[in-house]
Amino acid sequence: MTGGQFFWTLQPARVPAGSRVRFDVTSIDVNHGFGLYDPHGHLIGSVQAMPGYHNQLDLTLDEPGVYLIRCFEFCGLSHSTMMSSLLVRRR
Ligand SMILES: [Cu+2]
Repeated sequence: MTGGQFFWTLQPARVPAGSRVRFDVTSIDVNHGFGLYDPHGHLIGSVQAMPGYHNQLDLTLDEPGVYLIRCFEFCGLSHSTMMSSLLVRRR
């Protein structure tokens, strides 16, 4: 999971439901905040995305659907557009 002004890249972008996922989170420029929402719009985890560091967040993603990723740290003019998503697909 890599953050940059003003995007997220994630690899892989889809996982099977029930997966135990370790998000390895970093940044290529300034500090960002990685926030993950479940398909109902509830925040289920967040961690700082910092240049030069890899922060980890472990989550089990049981429910299939689209999980939105948003930036939690004001990182510049287009901060509010800094979104991506992770697809949790049905087994
Ligand atoms: Cu931001």
